[in-house]
Amino acid sequence: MTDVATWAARLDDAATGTAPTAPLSGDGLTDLAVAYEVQRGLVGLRLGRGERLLGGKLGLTSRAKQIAMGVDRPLYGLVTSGMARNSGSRLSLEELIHPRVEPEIAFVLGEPLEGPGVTVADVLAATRYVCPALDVIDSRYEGFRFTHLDAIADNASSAVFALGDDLVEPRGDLALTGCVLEVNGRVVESAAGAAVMGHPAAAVAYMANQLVATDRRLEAGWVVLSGGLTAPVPLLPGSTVTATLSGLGSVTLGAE
Ligand code: OOG
Ligand code: MG
Repeated sequence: MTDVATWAARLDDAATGTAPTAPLSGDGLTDLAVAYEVQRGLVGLRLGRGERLLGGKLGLTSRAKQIAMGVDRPLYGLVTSGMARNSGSRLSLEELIHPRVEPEIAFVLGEPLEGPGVTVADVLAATRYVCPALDVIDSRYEGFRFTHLDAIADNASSAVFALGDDLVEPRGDLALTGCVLEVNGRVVESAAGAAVMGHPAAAVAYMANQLVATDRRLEAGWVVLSGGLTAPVPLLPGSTVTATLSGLGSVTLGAE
């Protein structure tokens, strides 16, 4: 087995066995392209178990996230059908290692986006709907500690996500969209859309442009999560988490 396949299997085992592993950077992961190959291998294992590719996600696109994780560069990952939950679902924390949750703005594309040179205006023109999202991240690394390359290999810590029930055509300025995150009815974090790269569509453009390196594009029908607007909060048993975005509605997840 090559390192890529071995590393992908190691991260997959950590996820399915809910037992964290040591960062791959400590075992020789030093190359960006290899990190994304491990990510593709990891997602490939899910697709091999019958999951479908639903779209993409951005990570570390806001200063709040970068500061929280100690990594100052964005990255992207892929989301699959096994990660999707309906708003209002309750998650069993036994299936996760040390989950955290963060509020995001999700884009549902009506047309493909192929880089290079994709702009915010291109993203908005290709977007059919935007909606609030909750992204539950669950790093497969011990202590939720990793380098940029480790987090890429681990598919941007993807675990579970939920979209709000209202799908809204993009209008108004998403940079000014207000976001409030509540846990058990108490406000714990807040932000505006501009927290993500000045405009959340800039994150989607970033992913479209990055995919050129591996001859890929964002596909019509895909959902793309634009990245945590605030620092993530631990998802604890018995809690109910709600993200509300002005003009877009809200999304809720519970945890047992
Ligand atoms: C990696 C990035 C995850 C985001 O929105 O920043 C992410 C991490 O923080 O574990 O989904
Ligand atoms: Mg996220």
